[in-house]
Amino acid sequence: MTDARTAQAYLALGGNVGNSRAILDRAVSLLCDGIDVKLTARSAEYFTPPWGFKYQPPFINLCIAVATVLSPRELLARAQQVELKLGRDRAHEKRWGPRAADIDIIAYDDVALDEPGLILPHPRMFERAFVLLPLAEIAGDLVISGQNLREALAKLDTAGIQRLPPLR
Ligand code: A4P
Ligand code: MG
Repeated sequence: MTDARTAQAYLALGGNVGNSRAILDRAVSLLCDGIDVKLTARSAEYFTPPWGFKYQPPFINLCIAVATVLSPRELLARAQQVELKLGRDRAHEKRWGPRAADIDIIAYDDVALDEPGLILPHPRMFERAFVLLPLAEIAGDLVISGQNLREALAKLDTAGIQRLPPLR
């Protein structure tokens, strides 16, 4: 049961440096403390070919749904703290290049924002099968920016993406 102050948010996680499945599992635990941020759904993990900058190792990606009392800014700050804790080094990485843990807020209720450092819904989500495939698994009927996720996914190339069985 959610109260009036609780928002529903969707986050996409990815990584391709180190033991990505273990790192992303840790990221979910650190993000979702069960108090300010409660995990309500978690997709499987997906093995995905690199998007954007192609000359890098494949990624592991997943999406989660959370119920949160944090504001969008507070949720972003928490996500960035978790990225840092898990070894992300923004000073030495290139755009769309390799990283241990990348956490994007895909949507936060119906909030539409375009501010320095925070754009909601995430501006590139509809170009990315590595986001829409796991997201559709947990929220296929969701409509974001007027687009149904399943329909948006049907327009994307999902070649090379593999859904992974659970580790345990
Ligand atoms: N920012 C603005 N809006 C948001 C939001 N909704 N959620 C700002 C999170 N951050 C948001 O982020 C740059 C800035 O975006 C942050 O400082 C934050 O304030 P970044 O994580 O450094 O990302 P980036 O590389 O500049 O760009 P972008 O488009 O966010 O890319 P990604 O997703 O971070 O790119 N291929 C596969 N298969 N799987 C992947 O996960 N990831 C990337 C990394 C490239 N290729 C990939 C994958
Ligand atoms: Mg990011």
